[in-house]
Amino acid sequence: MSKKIITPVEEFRDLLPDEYKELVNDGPYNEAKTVDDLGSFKEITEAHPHCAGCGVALGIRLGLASLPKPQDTIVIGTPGCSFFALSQSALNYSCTAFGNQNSVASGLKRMLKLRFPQTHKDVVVMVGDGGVADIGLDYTLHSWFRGENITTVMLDNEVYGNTGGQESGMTVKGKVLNMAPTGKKFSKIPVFEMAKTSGCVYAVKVTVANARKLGTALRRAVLIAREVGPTYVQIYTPCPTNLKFPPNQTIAVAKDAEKTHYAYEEYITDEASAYLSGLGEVKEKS
Ligand SMILES: Cc1ncc(C[n+]2csc(CCOP(=O)(O)OP(=O)(O)O)c2C)c(N)n1
Ligand code: SF4
Repeated sequence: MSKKIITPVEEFRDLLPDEYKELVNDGPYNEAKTVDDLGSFKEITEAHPHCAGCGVALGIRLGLASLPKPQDTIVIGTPGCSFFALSQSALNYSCTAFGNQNSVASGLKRMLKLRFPQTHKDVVVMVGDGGVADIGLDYTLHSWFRGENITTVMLDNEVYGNTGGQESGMTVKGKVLNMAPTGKKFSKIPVFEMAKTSGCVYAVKVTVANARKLGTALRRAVLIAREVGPTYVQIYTPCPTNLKFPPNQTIAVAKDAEKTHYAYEEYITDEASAYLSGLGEVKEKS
């Protein structure tokens, strides 16, 4: 967010909720912030409509607080619970038809490179696991094969949260959900592994319980995507409503997942690593 890009129309200024005015006037993005600064600014309005304890909202807050240059970033979304937080941030945001996010992001990035050849304009896809692993999987993979300079973030709550609890390709095998009453019949789709073999030059798997690592991963993914190639961050963002745990247990559930199927993993190519070093970003130990 930057005062330069968010300018409420004068005639409607009085109609804006106070909280939104605060987001615009005193927002976090006029200087570089990290997740260490959380609490000193708002990333999204407090009045966002997510359920209490929503892991997706938390993943988005941490992600938005870690963008290297928010005023020059556009976030691309798609239907799903993530939409509700992203549309209540003060970032440039565009929502696509379900699953089309990486195609729209590819076109926008190419256009922005032509229109602003001297400035990095970061294009970051931020969508749910259904958006990436199911309906948008072909578009996602092809954007990676083509080597598009975009970052893809999967907010993996392991369910279709927004439509009441259908299984997604990322749901764990055997999980019973509102609309998968006999349990899911196959394993999680290995999107992280696919990212590594499909052209991504940097990929991280992380949970919302690990805020610093999440923030570092997102920042690096966006920086690397500028010059080197596609990047991918897969964040475990558990959904208390559909995975049916108490909303005050989100971090505990994410920590537990780190011990089972969501251990931190980082993949980086030599080229991407050299690029980071050139920027003065030292690779962290896992
Ligand atoms: C083409 C199309 N098919 C289906 C839908 C209905 N729909 C909206 S959100 C959604 C599920 C989203 O699940 P996910 O991507 O996992 O995100 P979450 O809501 O869990 O964050 C579906 C099926 C739609 N909007 N468009
Ligand atoms: S249904 Fe789940 S993912 Fe959606 S807002 Fe509620 S807690 Fe978040």
